Amino acid sequence: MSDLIQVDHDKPVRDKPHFADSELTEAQFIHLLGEDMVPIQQFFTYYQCAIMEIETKFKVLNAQFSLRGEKNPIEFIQSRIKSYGSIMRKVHKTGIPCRLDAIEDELDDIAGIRVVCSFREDIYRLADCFLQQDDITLIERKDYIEHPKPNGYRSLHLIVSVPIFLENEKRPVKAELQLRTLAMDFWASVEHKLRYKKDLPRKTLALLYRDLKDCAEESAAWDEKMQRIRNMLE
Ligand code: 0O2
Repeated sequence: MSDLIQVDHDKPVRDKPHFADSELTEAQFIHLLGEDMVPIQQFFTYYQCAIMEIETKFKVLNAQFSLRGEKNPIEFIQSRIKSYGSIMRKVHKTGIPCRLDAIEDELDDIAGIRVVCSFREDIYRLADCFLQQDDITLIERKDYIEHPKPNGYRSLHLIVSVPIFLENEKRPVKAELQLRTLAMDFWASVEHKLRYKKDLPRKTLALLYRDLKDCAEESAAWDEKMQRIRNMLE
């Protein structure tokens, strides 16, 4: 396997799920839900297991592509469990009941996996191979590469269900997958930072968003050119 793959979760299997930065503590989250700690920890551990299953599937695909003499299509994989604060914001925004079962039913992105490739065609190839696997159920596909968001955001989003195998149970767990190129990822991370710059004057923000939109178009043209170059080299 290529050492180019930087998998955030490559460390030994954790005994506790990993959370993206959260401004809400576990104790506060438990209090808000009126639950005990054990079901809450179990709840998040299921998502952590789903992340491990999906990461492994992509690592296997990456290794298999390299066996065929092709360069590994995946540059890196990043995963995260949605933070307590982010879950609560979504619960309030969408008006779903503040209960674990409702959160499990309604939120599709508690487990998030991002697969970053060099080339646009690899995104679709990997997505197709992944979705052909008989234990994966596609719930929703949003192609923001073919149909970018008005601000220029591009990525292929897949909401899937994957079974995790527990001691006495096979349990389906939902996850959100984002597949994108390095250029799309670079753009999204800069745009994401801008979302937290609410203190800038409105006029400056408007200019920055216009520049970002231009960058999105330019980087999409870059992706296309790089794909053409690679096709010529193959
Ligand atoms: P985070 O912190 O990354 O988890 P919903 O998921 O229901 O709230 P929607 O619009 O149906 O909303 O989902 P969509 O469009 O599939 O987007 C979900 C995730 O995609 C976002 O998660 C972002 O990670 C990413 N995303 C979508 N649009 C943009 C965008 O314009 N810019 C950037 N940088 N990322 C985007 P969260 O929950 O917003 O954040």
